Amino acid sequence: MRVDIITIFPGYFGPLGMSLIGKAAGRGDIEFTVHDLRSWTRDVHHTVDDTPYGGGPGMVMKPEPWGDALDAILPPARHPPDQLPDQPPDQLPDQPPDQLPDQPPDQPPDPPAGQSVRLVVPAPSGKPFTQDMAARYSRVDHLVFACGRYEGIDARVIEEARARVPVDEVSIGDYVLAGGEPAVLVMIESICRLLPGVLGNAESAADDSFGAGRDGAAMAGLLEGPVYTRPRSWRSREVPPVLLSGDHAAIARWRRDAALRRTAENRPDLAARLEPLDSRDAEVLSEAGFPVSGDDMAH
Ligand code: 6GU
Repeated sequence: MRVDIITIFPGYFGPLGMSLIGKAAGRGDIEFTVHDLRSWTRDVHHTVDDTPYGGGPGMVMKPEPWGDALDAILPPARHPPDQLPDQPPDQLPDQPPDQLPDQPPDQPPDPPAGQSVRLVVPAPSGKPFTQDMAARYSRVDHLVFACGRYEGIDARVIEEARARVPVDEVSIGDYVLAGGEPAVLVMIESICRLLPGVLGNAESAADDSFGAGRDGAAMAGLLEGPVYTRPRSWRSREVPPVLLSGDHAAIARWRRDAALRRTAENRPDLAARLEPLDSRDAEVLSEAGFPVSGDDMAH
């Protein structure tokens, strides 16, 4: 996978050299390029922002440096407005190469046929970023992240980019950050750990909360419960005996109960969408003060 990041704070992305993602980059499985937006400014002050038309607080990022940056980094405009993998791409007939318009000499080369590219613009006003989105992004060949600061980027930049490549405005949660950089680090971490070979077997993504679940489909839709390791007794606190019992069915049931309790407590919105529930699930949820109707039960 190729990842380009455009930012006025390139130093923010130092952490990409660390941990499992840093190792994957070292192996060449992920190719990160961090670009300083100011290198596309043309004035002595390297200005990237200006006051908003119509008035109001804050500053807006100027369109010209962004336009030039995206011209340099995005493939030329001959991509269908496709969707993320998984969804049926909008088909456009292939143009024979001799009918393609001539590319200006400073354009990047065409990507190999069939290579998918996506522009991601972090913004608190964007669509919520989810595990499902992370999984779909992990199947894209080339991701470009455009980090805005101040009150955002002049809207014409995104409008023009949409005519060339699929563009997503994405938010990582219901709070406001000063800039998109930390959000992009978060998204990259969640996307890249899903790439083949990035996680070892020992830390498989199938175990995640929001993933398939430790026990595969059996834990779908539940948050992960508590985990324990040696020693058995620590500061007079014992590991739950069932986990030492060797009784795999009892352990699976105990884990499901714990996951149900945690989901009811921390994420009632997820607990309300659980299905199907067996009678033990219903018992655990109602003990956790969560109402369960007969309609939610498996038959
Ligand atoms: Cl993606 N950007 C900013 N600036 N704030 C955010 C966000 C993104 N997601 C949540 N808050």
